[in-house]
Order: sequence, then structure tokens, then C-alpha cells
Amino acid sequence: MRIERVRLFDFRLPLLHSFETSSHRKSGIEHVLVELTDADGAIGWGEIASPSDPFYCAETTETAWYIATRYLVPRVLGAGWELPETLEAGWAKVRGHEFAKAGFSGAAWDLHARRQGVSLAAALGGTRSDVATGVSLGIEANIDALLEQVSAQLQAGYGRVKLKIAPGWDVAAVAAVRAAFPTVELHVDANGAYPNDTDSLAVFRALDGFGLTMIEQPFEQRDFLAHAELQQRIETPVCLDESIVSVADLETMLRLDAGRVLNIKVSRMGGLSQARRAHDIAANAGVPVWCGGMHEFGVGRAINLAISSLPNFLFPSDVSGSDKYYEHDIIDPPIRARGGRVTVPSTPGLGFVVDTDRIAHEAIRVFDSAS
Ligand code: OSB
Ligand code: MG
Repeated sequence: MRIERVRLFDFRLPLLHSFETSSHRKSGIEHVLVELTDADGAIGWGEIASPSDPFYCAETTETAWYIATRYLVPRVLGAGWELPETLEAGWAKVRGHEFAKAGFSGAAWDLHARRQGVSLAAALGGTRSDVATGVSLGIEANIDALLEQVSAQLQAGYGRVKLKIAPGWDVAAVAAVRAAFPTVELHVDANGAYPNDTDSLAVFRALDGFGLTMIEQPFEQRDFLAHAELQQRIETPVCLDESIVSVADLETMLRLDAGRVLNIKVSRMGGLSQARRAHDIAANAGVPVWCGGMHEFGVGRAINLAISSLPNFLFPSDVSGSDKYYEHDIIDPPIRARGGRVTVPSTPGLGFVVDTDRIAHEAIRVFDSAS
């Protein structure tokens, strides 16, 4: 197989409900869609789900655009490959920029699966026909507003709720949600906002009493030791997100017992092949995983759905229905959850029709290797 054409579309959608984490608030999402076309005219789609600003990770939309056009497109165009791993090896010398690489990896995997006539989930080794999903709720203006959000999501059929926390928005918020909804599957995500000190330890000891499924990324990305020490002191499993950008990071986590659950984000791991390797290594180590989200549009969401069908995805994934985020998504039909579950398509590739005309019309910037 040979890639003959690459198109990139910088695309924006407003969020139906703005989202605040420990670092900042956002009311819209800007991602870059990747379209690869091979010599026979077969097409694969991927999504660079980098945040616009460097607050979750170092990448931004601008850095992803730069790395994609300057370093990834030239390594992909004209390259001969049969397996996505071969194409990915072509950019192995480019350090970091996992989100940019993941957009191309997704498109390569979609193209590969379509050419094989199998679903992306099947190409990856998925074993489930539907996956459990949950919702991630941001920091709200006050606790009443948070309770309203939780209530609305439970009514929509979701059974797992993840709450963003930050110093000053933690124990009281969790206590209120737990009191109002005693049986909901609850977990918290700090996005690395806590300093590794005794005040933070007191917060996590208090949170340890609420039957949380996990406490996600309490400390900064590089601080494996802080996470390992915390895991020794509390019963609730620590889950790592930002810390794990490679398989080597996962080996460090396992060796240090710095976390007992892994959030696999396809983007953060640099693409589907690395995400699948991380899944396999975690499975062998007896560590359950789940799939985290980055407010993906339909393309990235379909990719997350496919990987979530692998057997060691044992907690609900952040692959909520598109109607939690967007009025009109870019795939048809849009992804929907029923009773908190989403069906994995069995048709070739992503299993959804991508609205290319709309993407091409509404993109705020387009790169086309053919022009
Ligand atoms: O840490 O999981 C995170 C969104 C932006 C940046 C980081 C995170 C998130 C989410 C969104 O939690 C999850 C979703 O896509 O619904
Ligand atoms: Mg997270």
C-alpha cells in the first residue's frame, strides 16, 4: 500500500456545555482531522485531538499542525507499507508529539482495516460488541450545579461519573455527590493539580473514604515516586493518565506500583499500535485499563470505541455519546449511548460515514499534499 495524498483539516466545534478542569475552562474544541488516500483511492481517517493550549500536555493545535505538515506528511507520502506499524516506524525518529502522530496512526489503521474488509475493532483484536461508557464532568460554579449535572447524566443512562477535582474543589464536592447518589460508580481526576505535601495527603485520605473506583493523576506528570508513595497510603487505586506517554512509562508505573489502573488515551500514547501494546502489557500484569477521552469529534470517538472493545478494558471508557458534547458531529450516524453502553460497529474501518464535504467547507485551515 502507498499513500498518495494527505489532507489535514483544522476544524472547530462549540461545546454544548463548557468544561473546566484544574487548569482551565473551554467552550469549544479545535482538532485536526487527517485524511490519508492510497494509490487505489481507499481512504482512512484519523483525528489529532490535541488541546488548543499547552495545559494538559505540551502539545497544542499549532505544534501539531507544524509537526504534521513539516515532519509527518513527508514520512507518510509515498511510503510503502502493509501494516500500520510499518508506517508508524517511519516517524519513530520524531520525538514526542504523540497527539500529532496518533492522528496519522488512526488514519493508517482505518485504511488498513477497510482494505482488509474488517472493522477497526476486529483489526485491533477487539472482543466485545458493545462497551461500557461513563461521563467526565468538569468543575462547576457551585455544588448545586454539579449535582444537577450528575443527575442529568444518570437520567441519560450513564452509571459511571468521573469528577474533575482541584485544590478547593474536592472533598466537599465528592461528599455532596456521594450523599445524593450513594450507588453511582464514582471516580475523580485531578489532572496533576496537587503538590506532593501533607495537605494533599489529607485530601486523598479523606477521599479514600468515599468508595471511589480510582483517583486519577493527583500529582504532576513526571512524579512517579509521589504516586507510588500515595498508593502505599490509601486503599483507592491510583490511576495514571498524563504520566504515561510511552510503554516505558507504563513499565515504570508497574515496577514502582505507582498506579493500579491505567487510563489509555490513544492520543497520549502516540497512536493505536502503542495503545494496544500498553493494553497487552497491562493485561499481563493484571492491571485493568479504560479509555480516556479528549472531547473527540466522531472520528476520534470511533477510534476510542474500537480500542475499548479489547478484553482488558475493564472500567467504563470516556466514550460518551456525542450528544454530551456537540449539536452536530462530523460522522453519520453520531455515536450514541443507551443505558451507558455504546455499540461497536462491525462494518469495515471506523464503521461510520465521515462528512467530508462539511469538514472541507467549514475547516478553518486545510493542508492538501495534492495542491
Ligand atoms: O484528563 O481525561 C482528562 C479533557 C481534556 C483534558 C483532559 C481530560 C479530559 C477529559 C474529557 O476528562 C473526557 C471526555 O472526552 O469526555
Ligand atoms: Mg485524566
